[in-house]
Amino acid sequence: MPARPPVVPRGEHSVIRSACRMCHGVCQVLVHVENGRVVKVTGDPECPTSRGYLCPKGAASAELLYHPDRLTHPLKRVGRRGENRWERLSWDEAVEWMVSEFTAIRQESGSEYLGMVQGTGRPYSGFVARFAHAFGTPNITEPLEFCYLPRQQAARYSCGQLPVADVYGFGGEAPRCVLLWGCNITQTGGADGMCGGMVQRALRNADQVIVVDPRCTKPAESAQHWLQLRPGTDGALALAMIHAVIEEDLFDRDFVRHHCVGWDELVTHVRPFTPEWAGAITRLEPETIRAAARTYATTKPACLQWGNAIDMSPCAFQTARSLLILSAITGNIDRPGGDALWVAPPPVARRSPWHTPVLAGAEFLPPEKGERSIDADRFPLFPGVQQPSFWRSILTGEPYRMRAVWLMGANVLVTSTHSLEIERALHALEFSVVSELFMTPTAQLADLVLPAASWLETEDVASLHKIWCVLARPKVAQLGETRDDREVIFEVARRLGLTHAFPWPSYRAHLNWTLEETGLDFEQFCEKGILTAEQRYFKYRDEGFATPSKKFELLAEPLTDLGVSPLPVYREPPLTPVSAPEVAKEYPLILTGSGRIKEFFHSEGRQVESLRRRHPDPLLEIHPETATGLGIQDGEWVWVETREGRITMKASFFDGIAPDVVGAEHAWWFPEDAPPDYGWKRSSLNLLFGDAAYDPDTGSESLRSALCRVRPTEGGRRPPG
Ligand SMILES: Nc1nc2c(c(=O)[nH]1)N[C@H]1C(S)=C(S)[C@@H](COP(=O)(O)OP(=O)(O)OC[C@H]3O[C@@H](n4cnc5c(=O)[nH]c(N)nc54)[C@H](O)[C@@H]3O)O[C@H]1N2
Ligand SMILES: Nc1nc2c(c(=O)[nH]1)N[C@H]1C(S)=C(S)[C@@H](COP(=O)(O)OP(=O)(O)OC[C@H]3O[C@@H](n4cnc5c(=O)[nH]c(N)nc54)[C@H](O)[C@@H]3O)O[C@H]1N2
Ligand code: SF4
Ligand SMILES: [Mo]
Repeated sequence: MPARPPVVPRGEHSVIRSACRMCHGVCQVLVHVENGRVVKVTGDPECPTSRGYLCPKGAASAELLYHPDRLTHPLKRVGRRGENRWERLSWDEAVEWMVSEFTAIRQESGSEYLGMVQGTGRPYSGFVARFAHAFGTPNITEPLEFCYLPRQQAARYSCGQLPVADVYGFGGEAPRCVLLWGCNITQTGGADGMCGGMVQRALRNADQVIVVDPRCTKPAESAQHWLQLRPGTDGALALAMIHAVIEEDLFDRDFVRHHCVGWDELVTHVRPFTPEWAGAITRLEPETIRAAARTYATTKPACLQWGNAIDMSPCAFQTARSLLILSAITGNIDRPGGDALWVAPPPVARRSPWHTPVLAGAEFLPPEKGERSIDADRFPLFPGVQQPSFWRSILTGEPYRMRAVWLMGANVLVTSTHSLEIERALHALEFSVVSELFMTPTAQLADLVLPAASWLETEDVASLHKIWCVLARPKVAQLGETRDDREVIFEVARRLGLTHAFPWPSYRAHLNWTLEETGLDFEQFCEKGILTAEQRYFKYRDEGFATPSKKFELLAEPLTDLGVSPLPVYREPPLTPVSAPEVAKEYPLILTGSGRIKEFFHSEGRQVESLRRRHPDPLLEIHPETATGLGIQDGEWVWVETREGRITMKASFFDGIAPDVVGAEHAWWFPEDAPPDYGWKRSSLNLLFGDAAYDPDTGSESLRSALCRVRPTEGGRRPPG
C-alpha cells in the first residue's frame, strides 16, 4: 500500500502506512484518516516484523492524539511551583527564554550546571545526548542503568553486539526451543525492538519452552519448564545452568574450541556453582535446573528472549553475561533460529543518532566523564550520570549544584526511585523545562512546559533498535502548536550557536541527510515504508566477533582493568530474607514487579479512557492464602509498606506467585485527581524504593526484589487523600 502525502484533502478517506510509536516495538500500522482527522489505527498485515499485530496501546493512538488534556502550547509558570497557575507563551518567547537562561548559566557557572534528563528510549533520545555534548554538559541522565544497558554492555564485552532472538526464521529455521527469561512481551505488546505477537508465534511453534519468572505468566502456563525462582536470584540460576551444560558435556565443542577465549577459566570458575548451590539460593530443585539446562542445550536452535527483570538487580551485568555465555557455549549465537547478531540496514544505521548497536547515541555522549561530571567514574559500565546521583546532587550540592534542568519525556516523580528527593530537587532548581504530551506531576513543578508532538504528529526515520529494519513515519496530524522534540532541540541549539553539532538548516534536512546513502529522500522513503538488510548468520566464522580477541569472550579481560569481574558472578540483592533477615522480620514479603501493564506504557495512558476502563486501578498480585491470612479479600485496597514508604494498591488474588512474594505495578498516578500531585503519592511503587546497594558495575537498582509487608485498609476501601 503506497504511503500518502501528509495533508489529506477534506472529505477523502485515506490510509497511510506508518510505524507505531506507543512503545518500543516494531509494528507497522495503517493510519486511517477521514476529513483530515485520524479515525483509527490498525495493524499492517504486510509488515514483515509484526504481520498485522496491534496491541491495545497502538489501537488507542488516535484517542491519545486528540485527548482534550493534551498540551497544545507552551506554558510559563506564574504562581509558586506546584500552584498550577500558568500563562500561555509563544514558541518564540519560550525558546528565547531557554536560550537566555542557558546562556547565563554557562557564562556565570559553566555548561555543566545545566542537566539534561530523558525518559526511556524515544525518537529524540540521540538528539538529547547530542545537544548535551554540544552544549558541554556531561550531566545527562536517563533510565538506562536498570533498562537495557546492563544487557547491552554484557553483549559488548562478550560478542561485541547485542544478539536478538531470531523469532522470524528468516534464515530458514525457526527456534525449536525458546528460553523466555524475565520477559513478558507476549502479554505486554512489545519491547526492545521485538514484537510480542511474533514472540507469541515463536512460542507456539517451538517444541520446548522454558520460562524463568517468579510469576506464572501466560507463556509459563503451557511451558515445558517453568522455573519459578525466588525474585532477584537469576544470576545464580544462570551460573548453575552453565555448570550443568558443562557437567553433562552438552556444550558445542567446535564453537568453544575455535570461537571462544577463556574456556578453561570458565570451566574452573563455574565448578562451585552447582545446581545444588543454586537450588538453595533460587528455591528450585537441582533436578529442575538440570532438566531445563538439558532441554535448552539439546533442542536446537534455541533462542533467548530476555527481559528487563535481568537488568534490575545488583548483578544485572553479570547475569546478562552468564546468559550470553550460556547461549554461546550451546552454539546458539548467530545461528538461524538462535540468537542472531542482526545485520542492520547499513546506510541508515551509520547516520541515525541511535548509531551503535551497543550504546544508544554513544557517538554524542560526552566522550569522557570529566572531573566536573556529577558522578565521574562511579559505575565503570555506566556512561552517563545515574539517576539517583543526578537528583541527589541538586539537594546536597555535592560535588556542585546544577542550576537548571531540561526534562524531555520523563515523568521522573513516578518512574524513578527516591521520588520524594526528586520532588525536593525539582523545587530547588533555578530553572526547569519539561517537554511533555500531557501535564503530569513532574511537569507541574517546571518553570516552562513545552507541548510535544505525539508520534502521529511527527515525521521520522524510525530506527530506534535497528534490529530488523528502519521504518518510515510520516506526519499525519497536527494538534494546536505541538512540536516534535527534535525540532525544538534544533532551534534551541541553533540560537545557542551550536551549529557544529546541528549543521542542518531544518529537521527535515537532517532526515534527508540520514537517508542520503540510500538514494531516497524522506518522501520516497515513506513510499517504501521499510528498509531492511539481508541477514547473514555465522558471520564470526569469517569475520570474527567485534571484540578485542575477535572471539566470543567467555573471559572478558578488558573488564579487569575496569574493576569488573571478567567471569560472571552472583550477588544476592541487598534486601532479601537471606541478606537482610533483620529487616525481613518486620517486612516478611518479597516485593517484586509484576512487569509491564498491557494497556499502559509506564506512567502513560492513565487519562486515555478506553485503556483506563480496561485497567482502572493499581494492582498488587498476592497469593490467596497469604491474603486470607492477612484478612484481605480479592479486590480490596491494601497498604504496601517498606522501610522507605507506603502506598495503596488493590489486591489481586493470584496463585501463580509464591505465598511470600507479591508483585506490584509501577508508575501509577491519577490524572483525574487534583494537581499538582494528581494522586501520585498514593500508589506510585517507586515511593517504596530508596537507598539499597546498587550494582557496582552499572549502578542498577534492585527493583525486582525488595522486602515489604501488606496490611488491609480500613474496610478494604481506598483510603482518602
Ligand atoms: N505495555 C507495555 N509495554 C512496554 C512497557 C510498558 O510500560 N508497557 N515498557 C517498555 C520498557 S521501557 C521495557 S524496559 C520493556 C520491559 O519489558 P519486559 O522485558 O517484558 O519486562 P517486564 O514486563 O517489566 O517484566 C517481565 C517479567 O519479569 C518478571 N519478573 C519479576 N521479577 C523477576 C525476577 O526476579 N526474575 C525473573 N526472571 N523475572 C522476574 C515479571 O513477573 C514479568 O513477567 O517493556 C517495554 N514495553
Ligand atoms: N519500580 C519500577 N520503576 C520503573 C520500572 C520498573 O519496572 N519498576 N521500569 C523502569 C524503566 S525500564 C523505564 S524505561 C522507565 C520509564 O520511565 P519514563 O520514560 O519516565 O516513563 P513514561 O511514563 O513512559 O514517560 C514519561 C513521560 O513521557 C511523555 N512522553 C511520551 N512520549 C513523548 C514524546 O515523544 N515527547 C515528549 N517530550 N514526551 C513524551 C509521557 O507523556 C510521560 O509523561 O521507568 C522505570 N521505572
Ligand atoms: S506493541 Fe508497541 S509498537 Fe506494537 S502496536 Fe503495541 S504499542 Fe505499537
Ligand atoms: Mo525500560
